[in-house]
Amino acid sequence: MLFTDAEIEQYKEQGYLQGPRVFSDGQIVVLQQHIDEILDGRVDFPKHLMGETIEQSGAKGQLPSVKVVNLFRHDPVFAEVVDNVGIGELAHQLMQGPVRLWEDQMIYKPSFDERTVLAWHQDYTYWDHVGPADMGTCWIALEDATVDNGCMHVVPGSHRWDLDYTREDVDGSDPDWLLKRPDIPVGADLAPVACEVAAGHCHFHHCKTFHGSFGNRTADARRSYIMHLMPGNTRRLGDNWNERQGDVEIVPVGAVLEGATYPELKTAASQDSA
Ligand SMILES: O=C(O)CCC(=O)C(=O)O
Repeated sequence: MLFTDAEIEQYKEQGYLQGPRVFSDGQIVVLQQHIDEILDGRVDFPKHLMGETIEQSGAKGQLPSVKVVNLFRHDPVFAEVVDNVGIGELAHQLMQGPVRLWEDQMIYKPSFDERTVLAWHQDYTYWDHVGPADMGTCWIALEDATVDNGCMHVVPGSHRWDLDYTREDVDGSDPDWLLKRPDIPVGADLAPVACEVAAGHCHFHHCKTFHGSFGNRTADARRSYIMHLMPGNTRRLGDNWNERQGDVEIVPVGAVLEGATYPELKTAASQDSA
């Protein structure tokens, strides 16, 4: 299923867009079980990519929000998702091709844990060593994502605001820090929109769209699988500051990020010509 012209226009104007189903029920079960295996240590996965929250937490089942990054680079089950043509087709409608994978992650919010708030942020704040800032994210629900279990929220149109801060300025102790920026345009509408989606369905957001998520007050875990995507003109602008991300130093400053570390998403046409 593809986006209509009106939907593509909405992405440009509002900086987010609800998408169709991209994972079958069978794929969802495989990924859910595999995430549990990674978190329980039943399959090998580099510990430094699993977030310090795991070490900090005590009993199993009581984990605060857990983020695991770079799954596709280290795990064969997630590496297969890169070849999902449904996601590739949608991404190529929203971004200049060839669209490549910059990073992926899984976020796990355990049941009945209202502390699992993900602060309001703009993804590009943490990606400014690559650019231009036209990157985007495909967010996929691995169970129905609802307001009650901590679905994503976005501030429509915020990707078009010209804010002047760096990641050093962010106050990590205040989840609403971004919403209080003095350089948000006067009179701007900050009302968040909840991105509720059924399991296996996706939504996209631009890398400068304000977004975040609240805690999980339901009896079941909330898992999301997230693909951070780059248009084909994305280049290395500087050095990597975050060792949990892909190795940008494999290309010279100014060069396009491409190659095996940054695989291209497939479309029906690229698959046919392969
Ligand atoms: O899954 C979430 O709750 C938040 C995800 C997020 O911040 C992102 O996709 O950039």
